[in-house]
Order: sequence, then C-alpha cells, then structure tokens
Amino acid sequence: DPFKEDPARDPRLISHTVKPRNAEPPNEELDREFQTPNGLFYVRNHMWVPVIEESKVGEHGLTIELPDGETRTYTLAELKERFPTHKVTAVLQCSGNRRNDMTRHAGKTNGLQWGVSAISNAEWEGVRLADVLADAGLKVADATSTTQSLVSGNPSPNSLHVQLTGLEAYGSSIPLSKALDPSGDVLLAFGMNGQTLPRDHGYPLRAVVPGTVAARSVKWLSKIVVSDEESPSQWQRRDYKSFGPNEGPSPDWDRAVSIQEMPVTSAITGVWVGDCVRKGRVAWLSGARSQHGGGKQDGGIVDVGGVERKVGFTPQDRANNAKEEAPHNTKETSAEPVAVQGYAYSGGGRGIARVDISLDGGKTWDQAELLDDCSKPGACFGNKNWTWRRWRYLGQLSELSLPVSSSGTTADNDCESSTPNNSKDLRTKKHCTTLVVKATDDAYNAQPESHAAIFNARGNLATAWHRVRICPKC
Ligand code: MTE
Ligand code: MO
Repeated sequence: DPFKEDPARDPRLISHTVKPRNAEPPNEELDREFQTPNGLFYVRNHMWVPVIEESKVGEHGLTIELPDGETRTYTLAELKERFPTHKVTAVLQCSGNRRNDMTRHAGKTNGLQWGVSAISNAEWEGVRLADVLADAGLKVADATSTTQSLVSGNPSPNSLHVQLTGLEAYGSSIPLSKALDPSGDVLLAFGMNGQTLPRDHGYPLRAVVPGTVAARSVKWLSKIVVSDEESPSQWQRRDYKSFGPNEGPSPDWDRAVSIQEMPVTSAITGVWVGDCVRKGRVAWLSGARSQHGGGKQDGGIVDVGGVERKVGFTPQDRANNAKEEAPHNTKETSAEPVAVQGYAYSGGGRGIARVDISLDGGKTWDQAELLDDCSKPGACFGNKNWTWRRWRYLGQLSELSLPVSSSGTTADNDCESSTPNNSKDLRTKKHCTTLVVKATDDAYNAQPESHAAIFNARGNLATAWHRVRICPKC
C-alpha cells in the first residue's frame, strides 16, 4: 500500500477520495479567515505523499537542467542559505473547483466532483525561482521580444518552458516568462502560514505559481528542466486543458492550450436567514455586536473583519430588530434579513473590482462588501493581487415568507448555514429563492451566466455565476 505513510488529515476536511487523498474544507470554514489554516487547506494529490525523513530534509535535492543540458543540484539547506527568503500571499485553486456545479447545471463531466472549496489562500515562504535559475547559469534575453533575443543570441523567455517535477513523478510546466517576471512572484516554497510546509502540501519543497492554475504549483519538487517544450506529462498535455461545448468526451488534446492564468470566479460559502441574522449569531455579525457593546445593532453600521463599514441596512432592518422583542407567532412577515458570505478570485494578478449579488435569481442586483484583508501593513505579500477577495452581504429577502411552525417560533435557532454542501432542508417551493453571485475583475472580465455556455467534458474552469437555492427552515 503506497499510501500507508500518508499523513493524518484534519477530520473536518470533506474527502472525495482517500487514496489518493482529495479533500476540501466545509464551505463555511473555507473563508472564515483570510489565510486558510493549513489543516483546512484543500488537498489535491494524484498519488501518495512522498516520505522525507526529517533528519535528512536538509539534504533534499533540487536539480536544475538548463537548455544546453548543463545541470546543477541544490540541497534544501543550500537554497535556504544562498538565496534571500521572500513571502507571497497567494491563492491556489484547482482547475476542477466548482465542477459539481457544472455537472448539475450542464451535464456529466469527468473528474473529481469538487464543490466550491477546491481553493484556498495562504502566505507562502521560500526563495524566488528566478534567483535560483539565474544562479544555475540560465541566460535569457531580458526583453521578451523575439527580435531582441535573436540579436542577443539568447532564447526568448516566451518560447521556453520551465518543467517542474515532483518526487512521485507528477509534473507540469509554466512559461519561462512567468518564472522570470520580476512581478511574477514564483516561489520555491518551504513555509506555509508561518509553519513548515505540511506533507500534504509538498514538504519539504514546492513550487508556488501565483495567479496560475494550482496544477502548476508542483509539490515535493525535485527537478526543474528549462526546455523549448512544455512538460511531456499527461497533466500538462491532457488533463489541465479546457475545450468547446462541441468537442465532447474525446477532444483534440494537442490543439487546446494548457490552462495557466485562471479566469475570474466567485462563490457563496454561507447563507443565514431570519432570527439567526437578527440576533447576530452569524460569526461576522456577532463580532460586530460585541464591538459596539450591549448587543445592540448600531444604526446600520456593522463591523466586518475589524473594519467599520456601511452595509445595506434599511429602516426595515431596524423594524426587524425591534420585532425581536415581539412574540414570533405574529410573524407572517414579508421580509427576512439574510446574511451571505463568500469569495471572489481572478488569476494573473488581477484584482476583484466588484461582486454583484442577487437575492431573486438574477432579476435584481445589489453589491457585496469587499473585505480589506490586505489593507493592514504586513497582511499581504506580493507584487500583484494573488489573493482572493472575501465578501460579505446583509440584505432583505422581501419576497420570501417564512412559515410559522406549530410552536409559533421559527426554528432556525441553530443557525446552520444553508450552503450547497448543507442543503438538506428541502421545503415547499414558495419558501425558496435562488441567490446568485458574480464577480468582475479589474480587467472587467466577468463570469459567464451559464455553465452550459462554457461546458466542457472535463469540467474544467467551471466559473459560471454561482447560484444557491435556499429554502429557509420552518
Ligand atoms: N504536485 C505533485 N507533486 N503531485 C500532485 O498530485 N497536484 C496538483 C498540484 N501539485 C499535485 C501537485 C494539483 S492538480 C493541485 S490542484 C495542487 O497541487 C493542489 O495543491 P494542494 O494539495 O496543496 O492544495
Ligand atoms: Mo488541481
């Protein structure tokens, strides 16, 4: 059993397969914190987790092969000693994130049926790939134009690839231009959120390629080849590509380009309705309450993530707050407060410009509050927007009438979020509504409306508007 030395995992992770381990955190846990705790960071392993004895970890070798065939091997100890250490805060997202959404809305797809949590955010620590390549003797034209590189006699970074291979033989590649981009922040990482890189995430050394599909962030990194070809692995040449809706299950693999920079996406990770919101029992709402003292809602100002901000609090909210004291059996109410949370992310270092949210299936729209997780000094590292943007929304479900239960109270006291992996409470149709979220990045790329429009049999890059049908408890 090659998996018998695999590490123990956090029991909160939801497993899709155990051997090899593929697991995502519960949605409400995913973006509770800006930096996903290491134990909750999603895990995507194609094979077993290689075993490196701790006492020998300094001797772990990384071999670099240059286009002329020259090689140079660095031990991990050498990498740490010879090169400056850098930190980069970056998301990793699997190309299959939200695949189950595409399956549900547009048809059968091949691959692990990930929910919305095959994405996580961490602060990585390591040395720059560009520094190591230069030290190993790589000479490339500074300019990216072919003309200039012909003049200088050196190959253009655009035509070369950096093939990355792990100890268990997984491999993939990135363009050399990404590896050498001074703002590209590609790391050879040995630290994650201030701790030693955990075994599941590549101990002792992994590539972290910010803004790029996580399949290129090779774990248990042992070999790097700079070549005029992409990695010959199936993970470069086949699996991590996307196709047209017309191509079906046997697409023309060679014709499609490999996925590198990720497109814009977003998802809802938690929804709370009714008393639970009114009484501030949602984590980020109750935090707000204690900040304002006395358990009182403070005139529509809610503190979200430590920053004071106005949210969509209307006179109706205040009315609802007042009603808290009134007996609940009078409630044939036409408006219920709703609290929604989630994330938005775009690849290539593009930031999130806006998150639109609809409480009525896309008929009308409002905007969510984007959290300023990176505004504090030292909170984020990196030259571009490599992190996700968490967002929060407080609104009113005006169309929705919550039924009165036999005891005369609404029974949403346990404040479970009705997220997609927790939608067991089916109710009659009239108590349901569909929440929709879509993000726009700072290049004004927007998510497609439907999965049908971007359907591919591999279920890759399932970035359509995220729809969550909620049927609040009664
Ligand atoms: N690297 C190695 N060596 N082996 C792997 O199976 N999986 C890749 C990438 N790097 C993989 C790998 C894929 S497809 C993803 S999505 C990310 O690692 C997942 O990284 P994580 O498990 O740290 O979240
Ligand atoms: Mo992946």
